[in-house]
Amino acid sequence: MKKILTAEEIARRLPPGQYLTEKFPVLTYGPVPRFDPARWDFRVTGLVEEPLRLTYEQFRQLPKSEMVADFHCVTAWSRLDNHWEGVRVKDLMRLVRLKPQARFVIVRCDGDYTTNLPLEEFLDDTVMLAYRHDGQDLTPEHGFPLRLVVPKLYGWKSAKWVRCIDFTAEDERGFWEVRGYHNHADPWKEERYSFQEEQDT
Ligand SMILES: Nc1nc2c(c(=O)[nH]1)N[C@H]1C(S)=C(S)[C@@H](COP(=O)(O)O)O[C@H]1N2
Ligand SMILES: [Mo]
Repeated sequence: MKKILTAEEIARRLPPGQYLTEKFPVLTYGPVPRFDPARWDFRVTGLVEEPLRLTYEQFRQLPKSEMVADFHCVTAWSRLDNHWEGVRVKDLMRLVRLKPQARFVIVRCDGDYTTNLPLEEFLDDTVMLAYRHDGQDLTPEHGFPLRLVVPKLYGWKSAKWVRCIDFTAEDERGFWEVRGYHNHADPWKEERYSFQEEQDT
């Protein structure tokens, strides 16, 4: 059951310029990729001591966590109190030894979508690779079998249909980050567009 929120609490939890939605809109550029459990895999590559490859079965055996988090899309809708189930990045990282040069992450998805994050933000306690939302398996449109959830940043960083986490030394802008969206994407600072980055110091 979802908590009923007071108007004050909603106002407090909505970043500037955002409105509340109860629905769960789908925001995807391009078609929804097909999922083939026999061929699907999850990889950790780049600046790691040993690259990791897990089958779907193996991924689902990783330690599972739950969290409740708000979700803010740059197109201005926010959905509060999403219940996510999946694997916290923190727990995944017990299987990975980073090389010291690793400073950024590029998340690679089916359908060639990518998004980038600084290493510290990827390793944040709130970042999860999720396979369930509000008590049900993710639907294909919302990223089944696996999506990233990055509650502290705008929704385009929460990549759907994730297949690979690639650690890099240099920052590499992702799909929306090269198409006019902000490289960092903090909704509380309204980091929406890349032209704002020039104003940052
Ligand atoms: N692979 C992929 N992931 C994606 C997108 C996309 O187009 N492709 N859209 C992003 C955007 S802009 C948002 S707001 C969220 C929306 O997630 P939802 O469709 O589950 O609401 O997914 C993000 N992840
Ligand atoms: Mo979005």
